[in-house]
Amino acid sequence: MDEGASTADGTDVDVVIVGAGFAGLYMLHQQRKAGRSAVVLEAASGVGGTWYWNRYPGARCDIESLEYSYSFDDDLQREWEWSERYATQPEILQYLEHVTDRFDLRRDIRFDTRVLAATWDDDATTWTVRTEAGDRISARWVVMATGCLSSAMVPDIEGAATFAGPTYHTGRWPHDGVDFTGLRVGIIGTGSSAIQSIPLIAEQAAELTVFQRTASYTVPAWNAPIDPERVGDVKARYPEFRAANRGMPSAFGSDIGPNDVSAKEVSDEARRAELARRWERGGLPFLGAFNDILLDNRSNELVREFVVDKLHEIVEDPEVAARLTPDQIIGCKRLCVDTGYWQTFNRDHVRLVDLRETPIERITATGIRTAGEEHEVDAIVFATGFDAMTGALLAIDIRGRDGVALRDVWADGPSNLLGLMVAGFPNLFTITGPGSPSVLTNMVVSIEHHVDWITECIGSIEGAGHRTIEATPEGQEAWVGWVNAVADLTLFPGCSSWYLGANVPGKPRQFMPLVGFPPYAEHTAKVAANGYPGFALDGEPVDAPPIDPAASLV
Ligand code: NA7
Repeated sequence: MDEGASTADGTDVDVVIVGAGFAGLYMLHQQRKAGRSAVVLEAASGVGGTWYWNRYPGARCDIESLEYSYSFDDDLQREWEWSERYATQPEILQYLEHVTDRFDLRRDIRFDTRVLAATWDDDATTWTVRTEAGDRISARWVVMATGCLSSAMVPDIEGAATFAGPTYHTGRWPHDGVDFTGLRVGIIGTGSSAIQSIPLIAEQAAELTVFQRTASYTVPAWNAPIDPERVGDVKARYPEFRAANRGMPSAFGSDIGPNDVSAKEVSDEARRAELARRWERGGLPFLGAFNDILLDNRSNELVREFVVDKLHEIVEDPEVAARLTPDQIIGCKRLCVDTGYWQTFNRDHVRLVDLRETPIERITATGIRTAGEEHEVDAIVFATGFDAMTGALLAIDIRGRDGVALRDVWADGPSNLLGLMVAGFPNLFTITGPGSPSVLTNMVVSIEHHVDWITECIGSIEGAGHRTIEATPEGQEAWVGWVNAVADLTLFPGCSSWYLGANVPGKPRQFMPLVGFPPYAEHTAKVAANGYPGFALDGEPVDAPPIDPAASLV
């Protein structure tokens, strides 16, 4: 950094944090509280991370706003007022800006600063982080708060560069918005981003053509202005409410709760009643209706039937309804939460093209050509998702001991210990990395958990006079085996989801997140309490018996 070395170590700062979303902001706050100097490097011109970039029409969180918010400061959670049950992107961004100012974080964030590389120096036991502008910042610790859905993926479709009109990606939306009034719009993709934006784009566009490769399951959000009674109720018991959510498998939805019974063990009537109750309540807790929806094929099928019946009630044209009917396991790809998605296909100017019947051949100057047909459009929206979980990490040239590149180490898929540290990369942490519950949970809960764990870890390593901590290869191997073993107990590996990396051509297929937040939180706490077995301190493996993660399941 320009100002010169400023720590006792001779480094510029104690901690470099990459990314100023929910994770980076809280990490900075916690480092300051722990008395460490830290700087956040952020490629964007403002805070927010995913909520800075995803400004497409209808962008909002699929977790309720009273839950999708920080819990670390009681005054903050009591004082902030959400206006809707599910917060919009602008409101979440406003919230994060408020947090930034309230905790005076801005002075330690460098915006418009893209990190290109991070290199470990084993002699000096420090990292040097290099930015696009050529700056180098040294630190003892590096924390990657780069987000799981931040590396936007635009498919390589022949002829895309020849298209004469504008193209947009939902995850890189123009800040001034886009006016589609009177235009013929084509949208490629039918995941969450598409399902949120399609009803709103259809309001403006003269014609909307939806190019669908895989039909998605969706449940209604029933979004509305937030109910003041519910706000009063939650705020009166916020700490207990947060604790109850941390005890849920996905760290949210405690007020409706999981239903600890198999979908196969109840009568048809009871099953439909429970599913109807959750459908009427709306949102992702729908999948908590039974305890084996993602464990047992028959149970999954029974739930699928209920949703498909709903789809056929909503969509008037039976042929369109048939094409919109998903055929994969429900919940295997992330369930979508919508406001009027299927209803939009009842509108005369909205058309569905099934790419499985008629694949895209190429993009032309005037539109999108599928097998045998030219669909003329004035603008194209790519709602084609992200290189999830590893994309943003591997976009940076991270080099650990002996100059080894993370890109090479992860060439066959990510491997690490606890989803937090990679063998051969001392003092480098990944927040909500692969191998942790991350994207299967309320991200804010997982982020707070990781930030607190990392902060305590750094404190205890430094407090004991050590300079480095890293995963041992053995500890890492055991952890990866555990993450895969848990995934194999579920139906998650059974579809081509972004959890598996299947949406990115050439990406190794490996189920990346760990299923189940509460046992993970318990296990990581035990690892810390037992002096970090599975890790090495100053290069020496910790001499303590390994802790079996299965012990935290019961
Ligand atoms: P998703 O959920 O990854 O959805 C991307 C969509 O784009 C999905 O329907 C894909 O079909 C489709 N897609 C991707 N590449 C292509 C190509 N080449 N041709 C046609 N269609 C394609 O991303 P979102 O942004 O909607 O949501 C990401 C997460 O954000 C979401 O899960 C929530 O957690 C919030 P596919 O299914 O791969 O056949």
